[in-house]
Amino acid sequence: MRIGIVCHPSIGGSGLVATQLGLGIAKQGHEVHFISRTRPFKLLEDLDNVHFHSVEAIHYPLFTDPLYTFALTAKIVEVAEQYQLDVVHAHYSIPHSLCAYLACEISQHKFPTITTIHGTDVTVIGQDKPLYPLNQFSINKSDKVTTVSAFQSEYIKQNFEISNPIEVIHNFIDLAVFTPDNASTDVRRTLAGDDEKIIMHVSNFRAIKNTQAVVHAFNIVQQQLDARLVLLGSGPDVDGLKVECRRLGIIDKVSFLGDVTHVESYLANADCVIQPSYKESFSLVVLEAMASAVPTVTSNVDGIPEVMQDGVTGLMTEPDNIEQLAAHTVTILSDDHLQQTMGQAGRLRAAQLFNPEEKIAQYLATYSEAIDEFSVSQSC
Ligand code: GMT
Repeated sequence: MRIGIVCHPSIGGSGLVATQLGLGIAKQGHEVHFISRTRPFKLLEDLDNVHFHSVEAIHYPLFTDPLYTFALTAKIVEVAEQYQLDVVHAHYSIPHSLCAYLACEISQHKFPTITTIHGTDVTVIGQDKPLYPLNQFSINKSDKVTTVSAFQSEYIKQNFEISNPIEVIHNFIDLAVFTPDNASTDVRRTLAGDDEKIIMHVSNFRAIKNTQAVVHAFNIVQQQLDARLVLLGSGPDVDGLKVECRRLGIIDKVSFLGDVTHVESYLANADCVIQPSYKESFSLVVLEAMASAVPTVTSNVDGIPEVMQDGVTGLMTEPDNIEQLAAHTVTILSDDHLQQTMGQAGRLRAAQLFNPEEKIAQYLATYSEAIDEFSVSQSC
């Protein structure tokens, strides 16, 4: 198959899943065309059958913005016609789903479109009043719709009028990349002293990630055991967190590492990962921690219970229950046997339920079905 993949290039779960999927498909011999503003941040391998097409912004004095959706639609048309794409897969519905639909309408070469809904494209910005009808329209125009958790599928059905079936294809993890073998004494020593536990949090530091709870829970934990908090990622809430850490007098125990390309080399050195999000369709970070054999303390919202198993791979509570988030973290960190058992259970669960071969096969089957059905109907 010749497959177009449209995704956001910046650090984040949807672009990461799109990239891992595209590379996995290419390794099976299919031709993959990534279409994005810049090269997706994890598209690090060069394979002969993987192509990247950058969307050039449209600059013209009349326009005050670069007309990204126009530019993207034009690029999908160009790539579809030039490479005779069999299917275009839009990751994150806004604006990709609508651009893929318009491209098919405009292109001389017709193709079916697949939309994968990742989370905030329907739960946050997708709920924005002016965008809502566009989002609903474009999802309905997709030949196939998939999403990353059963929670998310239910959410879409309850909040949008979607006539298509919504297929659940959970995200997946490469256990060779996210492995406890990445643990390194050298890296660990750059993060903490030998007697200190490492608590880690990874996110884009937005309101829904509830990072104030991370810091407040850590404040309680560090009064009971020697620990450091290591924060990976960047976003609008970082500056406020630094202020809060200073106010609490814990700034010297908190490291703000910013964005890192190889999160796997940090995660394996954590003793516990804490993710108390208010919203989370899936939580790739929780899966990455599990694969790295690191126990997680999480909120009990949305798709998270489909990923981690409370009491087995980690411990859960309500996002705003700071005392409980801290108590769970202390429970894990003060019992080496429990920490190890939960870590191993997480890796086993990741291997059993979130296996790349199976999920990639599911996507390929969805593409084949879309192509077959499309060739019968021959309409966008
Ligand atoms: O979490 C974010 O804000 C980023 C967002 C994205 O599009 O990159 O993540 C969403 O997609 C990920 C991959 O499918 C999921 O693991 C995240 O749970 C989901 N985020 C939310 O639903 C908030």
